[in-house]
Amino acid sequence: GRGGRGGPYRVEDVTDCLFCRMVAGEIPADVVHETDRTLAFRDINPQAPTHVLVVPKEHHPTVAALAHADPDLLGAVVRTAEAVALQEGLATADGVEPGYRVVTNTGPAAGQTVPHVHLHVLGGRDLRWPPG
Ligand code: DGP
Repeated sequence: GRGGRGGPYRVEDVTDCLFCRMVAGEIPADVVHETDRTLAFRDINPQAPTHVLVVPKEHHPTVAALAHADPDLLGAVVRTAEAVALQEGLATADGVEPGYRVVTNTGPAAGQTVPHVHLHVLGGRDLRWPPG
């Protein structure tokens, strides 16, 4: 994993982390955008015409943990989500048409299955509210 020791997470979370392995290039990813600190790749089980996951390269378990540990990195993750939306035609530099959704599931009741924070960027169809 990329997290190293002493971070705001347990080392055992990192060694087995799917998204750390994708960041490390050990598992293939359909990458759509990359920065020095973030990676965006298509979800393996897309729920909309655009369904991209945005992760910090460093391991943090949840969005709240990331906000506490490194607010600048959280900002970088959100800016990468915006870049994906622009790239996918879901928004423009001066507008939010047609629009998109950013979701981050936290914990089992919300359906978080990978304990490495990820923003789902969803769009390309009308999205219902409330979500399931
Ligand atoms: P969540 O359930 O919110 O933790 O989202 C995890 C997402 O990760 C889920 O939408 C499916 C996706 N996913 C799981 N395994 C893989 C994989 O190996 N590759 C890719 N690209 N996505 C994956």
